[in-house]
Amino acid sequence: MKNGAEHWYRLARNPALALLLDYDGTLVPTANTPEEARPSPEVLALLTELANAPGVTCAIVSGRQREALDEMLGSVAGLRLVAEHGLWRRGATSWFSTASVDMGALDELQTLLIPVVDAHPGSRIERKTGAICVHYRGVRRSRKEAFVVRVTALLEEWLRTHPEYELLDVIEAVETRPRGVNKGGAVAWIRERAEPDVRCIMVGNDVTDEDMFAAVGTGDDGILVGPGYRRQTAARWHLEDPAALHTFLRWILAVRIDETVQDESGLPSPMALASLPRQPCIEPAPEGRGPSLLAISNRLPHLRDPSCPAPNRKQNVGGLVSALAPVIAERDGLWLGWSGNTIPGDQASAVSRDREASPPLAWIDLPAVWHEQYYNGFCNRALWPLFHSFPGRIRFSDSEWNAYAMANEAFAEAACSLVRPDAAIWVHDYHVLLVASALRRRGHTGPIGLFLHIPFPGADLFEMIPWADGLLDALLEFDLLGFHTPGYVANFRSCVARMTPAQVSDDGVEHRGRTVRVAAFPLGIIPESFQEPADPSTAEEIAALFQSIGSTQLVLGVDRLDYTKGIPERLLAFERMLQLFPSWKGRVSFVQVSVPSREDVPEYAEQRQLIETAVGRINGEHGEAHWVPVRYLYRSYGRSHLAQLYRAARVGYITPLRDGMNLVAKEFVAAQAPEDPGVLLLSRFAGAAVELREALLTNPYHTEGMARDLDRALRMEAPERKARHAALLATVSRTTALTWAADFVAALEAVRSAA
Ligand code: ADQ
Repeated sequence: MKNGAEHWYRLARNPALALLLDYDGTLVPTANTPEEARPSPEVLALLTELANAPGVTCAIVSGRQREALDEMLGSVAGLRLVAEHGLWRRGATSWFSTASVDMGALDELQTLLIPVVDAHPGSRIERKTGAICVHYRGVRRSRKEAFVVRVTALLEEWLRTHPEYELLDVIEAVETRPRGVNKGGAVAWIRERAEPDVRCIMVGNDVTDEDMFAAVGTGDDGILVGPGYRRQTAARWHLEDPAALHTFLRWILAVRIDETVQDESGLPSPMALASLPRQPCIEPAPEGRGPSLLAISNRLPHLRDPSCPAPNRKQNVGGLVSALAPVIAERDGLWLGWSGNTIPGDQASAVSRDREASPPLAWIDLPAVWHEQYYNGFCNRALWPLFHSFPGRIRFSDSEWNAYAMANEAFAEAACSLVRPDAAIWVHDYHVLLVASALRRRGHTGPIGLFLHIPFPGADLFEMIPWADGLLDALLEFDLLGFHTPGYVANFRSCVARMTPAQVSDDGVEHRGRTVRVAAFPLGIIPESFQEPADPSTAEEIAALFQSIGSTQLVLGVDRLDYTKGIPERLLAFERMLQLFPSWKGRVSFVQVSVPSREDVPEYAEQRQLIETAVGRINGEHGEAHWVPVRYLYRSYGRSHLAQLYRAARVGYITPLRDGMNLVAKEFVAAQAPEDPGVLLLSRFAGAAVELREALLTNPYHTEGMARDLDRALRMEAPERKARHAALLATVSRTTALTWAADFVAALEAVRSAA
């Protein structure tokens, strides 16, 4: 008998046997449309035989809706059906649901998704009773990635206010469904209904089938169908395609009916299966060398990773990622962050890892309750407004601070399992300020640096934090603290001087016998990436926008939608400009592009409302039949799109009330045509204003002043525009994202040498 055959004979002949079969891509081949993926009469006959064979329980466990399963398979007597990944189960006769569903919430989500899907031919929304599945198989390849990023971002924002739902990565689709409802539950259900000592065989092809594979008990087994074996899977066996599965199922029937069947070659046999090497997602702590540089941030620079069921699909391609990725790669490093997934309970998950990603990634899932309290809570309702000088928006809560501390401990715990104690660690941003102290408590001795991407406030503000002393103390456990500007460095030093016994020296802080180096490392962009010729695939969409603004001068704002960006103030100043200088009426168009952000935090939803109301009012009061003064686009654009928009703008209207750096300002400069550049009208409260002195600096708190500055920018003659732009471009080209990353890592490594 060949390898594995004995195992399958034993399993197939077990007195009680349950077969749990996924439908699409497993029992029937995947088709272009769901309607085309139908069972043949032979398959129906096979299922009927299986469902009625003595001792056999046969179930179809699918993501499809009840109606579809009823329609295609309802005629098979005795067949159990599980729809919507386990939300619905059909027993002997009728369907019942396993979770309650908030239809209103799903309606609301559907409304949010419709414009995105409408803008992407080839995508479609499948509304299920308890879930919404967005399919993108038909989206043009060049637009698919951007579509996935956009949809995932929207879904993730929505999930923050709907923690009872979760995201599911399906082949060529993404689904939002009630948390905890998955195909694994169906295994338990079938087991309860089958005879005692039942053995289960789970067969599937999709990531959603992993929940079934993970539910195997002693004596059960899982089979993966199709090319999914290239991903990490808990299944131990493999079948080529649905046809091979049919052969295998016939073999099971034959073996059960006829005890003497022995011919593995002639009969369908388990020898069609190839044993898969196990590739666990979760890896043990490193032995030997391990990565020498670990980056830690809340969000990963995540590229869609179909190879593992766990991580999220958020893609975050920007200067930061482009800068860090080579630095990490050169040092054989790793990037650790939150997966984007939340889990029930009160413990972070074990760390998982993808060595093949570029850069290599590691991640943990966080409990949903921490995510709400740590991320939406302490990070975004306390630290974010406080560090941006919005004291009126701050909200402190003990439980949110505790969740923040626990999340930081979880990142530190994960980090220790990934790198040696002497590895260099580069931590990013305000979500993980306590990580160095948590690492030190675990015995990490290597250099640890922090780069803060947002401003550092003055001592009067910082002192408002109830846990200010502890936070400062934890910051002094880093070896290197990097900020965007010398002003933030000065603020940090003044906090230390006022609130701790540490000694502030020329380039750092002396504390507990150690020196903490504190310095400005202004982050830049990769200028060339905004200077490439327009991608032809993006041209039509932008052309339509340009056509709509006609020959008017373009004033452009581009931001994440955030109250720190000063968008309502910008709108008011634009309107004031039209009142003060009415000759601009009909000759200028303001296009504001806002990427959705943190919509579940009430202030962000309010901000959106405020902006939309202001846009409607301005257009209503000032617009004319042939001229719409303001166009508001609530969406994200790819880099090539953005570059075209920047290049077409006469004024880059970038006026945050406070901003750590503001990379949009630098991107705008990089994208200009040197022979006829636009003018950068920049808030003096953006960190970028420190370097970009030749921009026209403005005060966004002063509506009339900003209106006059906008008029001046629009009137600026070519020689002045060119001179300013040349100086700005020199600055943007000198300090780039790449020099920033290299400088920071060199400084971090210098700490090690000094030690
Ligand atoms: P952000 O607050 O996100 O970053 P910013 O620096 O301007 O602000 O970066 C935004 C990025 O998003 C830019 O690369 C821009 O191209 C992109 N973006 C903005 N609107 C977009 C749109 N509609 N479509 C597509 N892309 C869009 C935080 C801090 C900043 C700091 C950065 C980096 O708040 O102060 O500069 O980190 O440290």
